[in-house]
Amino acid sequence: MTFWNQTKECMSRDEMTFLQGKRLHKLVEYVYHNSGFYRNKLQAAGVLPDDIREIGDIVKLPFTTKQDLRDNYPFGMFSAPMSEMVRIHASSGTTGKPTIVGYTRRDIEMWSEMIARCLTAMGADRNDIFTVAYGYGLFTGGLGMHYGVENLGATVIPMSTGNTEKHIRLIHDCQTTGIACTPSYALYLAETMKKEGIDRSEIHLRIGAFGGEPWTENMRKEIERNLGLDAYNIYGLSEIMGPGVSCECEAKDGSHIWEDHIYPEIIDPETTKRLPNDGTRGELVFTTLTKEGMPLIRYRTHDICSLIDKPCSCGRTAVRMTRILGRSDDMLIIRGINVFPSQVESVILSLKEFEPQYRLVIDRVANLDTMEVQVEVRPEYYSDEMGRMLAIQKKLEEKLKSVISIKAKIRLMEPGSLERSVGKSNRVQDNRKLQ
Ligand code: DLL
Repeated sequence: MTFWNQTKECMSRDEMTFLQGKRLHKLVEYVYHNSGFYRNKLQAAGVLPDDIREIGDIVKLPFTTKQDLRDNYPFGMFSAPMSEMVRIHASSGTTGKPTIVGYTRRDIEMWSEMIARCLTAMGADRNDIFTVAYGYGLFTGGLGMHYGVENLGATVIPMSTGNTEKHIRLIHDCQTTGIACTPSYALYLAETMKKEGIDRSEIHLRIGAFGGEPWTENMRKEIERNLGLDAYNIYGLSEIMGPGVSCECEAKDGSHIWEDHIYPEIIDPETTKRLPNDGTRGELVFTTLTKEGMPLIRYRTHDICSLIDKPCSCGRTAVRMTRILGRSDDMLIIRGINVFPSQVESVILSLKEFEPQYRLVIDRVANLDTMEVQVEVRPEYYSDEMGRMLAIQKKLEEKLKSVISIKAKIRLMEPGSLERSVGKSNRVQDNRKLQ
């Protein structure tokens, strides 16, 4: 078994608990003195840095939510001065405003170390050649994985998204051994390869780091069979860092959370009461113990899973999380991109041609997620004239694309044709089967 840093990855529970307590105290002291947001929050909760002495004291601290990030847009959550920030990433928020995350140089180093730990846990080393097909840009997937692969000492080919044919050519011609992308894209790639007549015996892939969206054991089997590699789960979220918060090891039995840096808790999403790490299902909450740029305390991810604290056969002692079973909010993940129905709604409401009546139908066609927006046209704009309707359709399609970065299929509906809800509105129909 190879480790990136055996001392850190295999420390005893006592050592880990002690380290986490020390780091939590330091973190609370740091944000109390460097973040107006946290000073106010801690004062409102009646907690002072000296009240936090051990990791168990974390329950005294208030939660941080996506709403806090939104309210403090763009830089109000930063704890380090702008002169210390070397990178900014952003992800979609529920409204037009993205969620901004800032990193200091040390944060980036810590992040790429965590990804190097992940890749090593998957069995990768400096002899590997990885194509990274997560989006490069504001999304944390591309650049995050890129720096991690480089830190490992392996070779990175920065593919970004799209360019499937060129990607396949490079996998084939450069004899690449690793790939990092969303699991649905991996399936799409395999299918395209088959269409192009490339047999899996002609390629050298052996490791896949797949994440950014939920996937299943069945998808794992299909990817492994079609691409001839070992498929591993990698999980993360931009607010906390990006990919690499946790990953599977060779045991493929839950994802190790690097809890010397990121402390996990499971809570009941309704009562916010802390739940035990014994497989009880609940909402995942993270505290960044060592981040400088934008540390977060008890950040509610809305991801539903459970934590397993039993020892793993790989020897790593870090707690494991199960696959994400769902979300406690309405966020949808479409081709790895986070979409909130409220974003679509605000686009529809901003255009005079539409009624505020719509439905989103999500599907998976040929292993790629699709989204159809069914929306009612106002009577004064609805007509039999094809040209006029096409123009309206295009207008919505373009505006949506600019807001959610996804090309949705628009289906214009006659006024009054969509079913009205009597109780809780059900505007989303997600036909993707997770099993
Ligand atoms: O998706 C970061 C990432 C990139 C992780 C590449 C792994 C690989 P966000 O765009 O902020 O960040 O989306 C975070 O995506 O809260 C989960 O709901 C979901 N998610 C991410 N990875 C997984 C996974 C990136 N492996 C949100 N399994 C998270 C299930 C995942 N869901």
